[in-house]
Amino acid sequence: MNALLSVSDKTGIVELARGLHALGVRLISTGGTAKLLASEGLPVTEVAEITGFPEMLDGRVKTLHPKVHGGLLARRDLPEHVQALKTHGIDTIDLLVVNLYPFEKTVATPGCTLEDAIENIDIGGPAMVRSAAKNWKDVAVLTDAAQYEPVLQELRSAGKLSDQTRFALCVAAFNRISDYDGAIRDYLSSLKEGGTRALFGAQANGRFVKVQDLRYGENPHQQAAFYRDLYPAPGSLVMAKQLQGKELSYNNIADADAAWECVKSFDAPACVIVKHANPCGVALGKDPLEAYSKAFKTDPTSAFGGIIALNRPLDGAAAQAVARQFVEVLMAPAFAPEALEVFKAKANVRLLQIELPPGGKSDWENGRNMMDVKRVGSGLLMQTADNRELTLAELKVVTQKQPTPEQLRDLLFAWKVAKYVKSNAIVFCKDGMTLGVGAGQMSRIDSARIAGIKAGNAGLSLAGSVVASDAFFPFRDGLDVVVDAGAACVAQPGGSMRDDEVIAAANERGVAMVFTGVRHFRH
Ligand code: 93A
Repeated sequence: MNALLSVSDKTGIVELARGLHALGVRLISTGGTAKLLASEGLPVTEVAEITGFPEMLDGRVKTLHPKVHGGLLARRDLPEHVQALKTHGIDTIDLLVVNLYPFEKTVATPGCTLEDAIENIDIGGPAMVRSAAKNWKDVAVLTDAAQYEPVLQELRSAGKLSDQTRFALCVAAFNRISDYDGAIRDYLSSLKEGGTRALFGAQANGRFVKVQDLRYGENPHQQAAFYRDLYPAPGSLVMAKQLQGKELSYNNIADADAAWECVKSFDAPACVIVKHANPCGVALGKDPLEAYSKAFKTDPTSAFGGIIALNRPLDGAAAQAVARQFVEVLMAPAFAPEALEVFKAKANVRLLQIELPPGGKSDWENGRNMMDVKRVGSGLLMQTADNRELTLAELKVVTQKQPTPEQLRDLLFAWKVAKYVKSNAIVFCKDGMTLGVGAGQMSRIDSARIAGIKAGNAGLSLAGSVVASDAFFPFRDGLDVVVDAGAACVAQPGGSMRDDEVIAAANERGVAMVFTGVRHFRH
């Protein structure tokens, strides 16, 4: 058996070569790889020796030769193919190990020039991978160091690789080539298009990698899978590590994303509980326990079976409190040993550990994968993510009554939460805690009413609360509903034809109102 090894990333290659050599496999290799193997005392034949050509043009032509591709592509079951090899003095190559010039890494390096990028476009490697993968029935192709050990083990135990293994390797190989070409296309397209269009261009052509198949989709009769961006943004959901619990479902993942995006937008210790894609309780606290306890109080009924996210490591005290409720998914940047101990007894609870973005918020707000995509008909709607943060200075008081400093603080909190609530969103808050959340209604006034009803159901008083509305009040009736419910201070974008009517109503009712100038529809 002949193996050709040609790798840029040499991780694990010596161990693999040693294993193959021990099995009696003949090793053939390109310049750098051959040098390394020889320096480790392994017998290796240089490709140049086989092709009768030296590596040329600064290595641009190393393996592009019939002696290589004939050995990879010849069908062993066709006598004419076997005869052709014989006529031309070509040996079969039965195992190919390639990883490509590091194009992706090169273009991700700051200051990379077009010339650097071009030099890192591998030609010979992908050509060999394609040849080997096409001929998967006779040739095994390894394109990832993670495949080395299992392949060696199978060779050791069975003496050869099964059809199933070779086919799986073939599929992985074409995936790799496709990702590689996609990265080249994305990079070159971005240079051609320039500016923001490049952002859309790169993402529209976006490369996705399957993370896992899911048992089913939003409903049991739908099939589903979970994919991640080829280059995920730091601190995003796909970076989560599941520490325990049942397999994540489609709805778990969707809700976990909403919870995580919301909780990581806060600097102070925060807890977000999500049900059906909407936060049903959000709170800040001095520690995870307090944040969770306050968030839970907003709507204990809806919190049942919820997705809970914290932006601080979960300690034992908070874990004990959370464990008292039925929770589907619990997410935090870290779990203290005492917290893990608490959930040992609840093996079904899915614990997800996700690190916060290392560079803080700016890291993810400007993250290159912060694109929203929505499928419509046979098309896609694309937009940059809604990562607009509001500062205190942007709030414009439009009423005679001025908000107090505490109210302003709560308004900013309510406003942040409203951004993550499906429209029409109405969010009542006080003391860094949601008191009533009205979500997903077709009329704003109904969302306002529902938020009030929910607060009442939870036994919470809205007297003296602040309220945020994700879009403007088109008429004064919505404002009247929130003031009737107890709101003393209102935040809304403004911009309605009837702003004057609504401002007059706020003055008449003696409440303070601020315009944010920003809208947060979320559908
Ligand atoms: O420059 S290439 O596109 N031309 C080739 O003929 C060729 N053959 C293998 N790049 C080529 N390779 C690549 O060289 C492999 O894909 C691998 O990444 C790298 C290994 O080179 P070395 O063994 O010299 O380190």
